[in-house]
Amino acid sequence: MIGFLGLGRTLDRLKLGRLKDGLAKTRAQLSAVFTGRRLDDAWYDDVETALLTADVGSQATMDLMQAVRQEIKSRRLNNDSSPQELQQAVADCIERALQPLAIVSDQEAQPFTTPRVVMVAGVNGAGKTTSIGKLAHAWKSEGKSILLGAGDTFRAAAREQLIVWGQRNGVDVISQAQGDPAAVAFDAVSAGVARKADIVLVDTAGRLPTQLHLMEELKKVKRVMGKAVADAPHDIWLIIDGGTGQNAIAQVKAFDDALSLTGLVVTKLDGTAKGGVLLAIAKARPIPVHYIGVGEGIEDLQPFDAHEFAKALVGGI
Ligand SMILES: Nc1nc2c(ncn2[C@@H]2O[C@H](COP(=O)(O)OP(=O)(O)O)[C@@H](O)[C@H]2O)c(=O)[nH]1
Ligand SMILES: [Mg+2]
Repeated sequence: MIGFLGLGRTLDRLKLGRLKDGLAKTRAQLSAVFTGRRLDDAWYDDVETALLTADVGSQATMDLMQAVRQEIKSRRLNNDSSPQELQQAVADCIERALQPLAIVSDQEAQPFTTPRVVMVAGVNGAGKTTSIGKLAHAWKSEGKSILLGAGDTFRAAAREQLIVWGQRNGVDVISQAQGDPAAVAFDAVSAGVARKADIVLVDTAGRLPTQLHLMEELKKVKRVMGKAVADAPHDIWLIIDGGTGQNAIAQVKAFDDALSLTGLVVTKLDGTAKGGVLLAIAKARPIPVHYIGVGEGIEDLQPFDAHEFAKALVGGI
């Protein structure tokens, strides 16, 4: 019994700057809507357009617009209201809509028996291996012993990349030159037991989710881990590239249907991502976002915070 996975969830104000920078374009578009405007239909249309352009998606935008209308009414805002008051009303609606992603599940909040096995899935290039490197760093800094499993056996480069992250963190990586993914995963979890690791992070392959083949493979990987440790994997996290746009929804649904996800990590929010896709996910399949990626470096990982995220998207306080 050694504490819970959420321990690394302290907000780093410096790194929040990277999120703010990353979402600056979206924020500029949204906040432009608030200055010197009358609260008429054209104003609501512009808010709606700004949300749609920010990747929020039509369903979530419809819900949000309804919430914004209600909020404006209940705050009795009118043509004399300041741009800041309007901006704050919209920011609060967005924060509320993001809340389902900020929920920490009971399972995650409980002290856990070791080894805790975290399976990491996602399409190629989403940021799985990089996120594993960052997570290993965060958890190791808290004094946990970590073991990594190189389950992306389809590409030699993927294995090598994980080994490099292992060296960077001073943690061992279980890999096989020609192993099948399930065999590597089984080995990694078994090694976790033998070495008394606190957390085993298992990387997986990520070809497109539309290929049934990949999902069947991942299901097998999941099943086999349970043979090494009962209940493993305890966590199944999907890594999503925040710049993917609406396709992220299809990814979340496909992986969740196949694996029953327990959490998400949304990466690359420091770059060209518009950020609104989190609202679309909150509407379509509200799976908790445990962390966000804000860069390629080892410390560029932040816990998800609905308030800070809404602020980065819209501005306001
Ligand atoms: N800017 C930025 N780049 C990232 C982030 N996370 C991952 N990357 C980059 O995205 C690329 C793909 O990442 P990788 O971990 O190899 O993806 P994988 O195929 O899912 O394992 C690499 O070049 C990473 O450095 C992030 O949060 N921000
Ligand atoms: Mg990889």
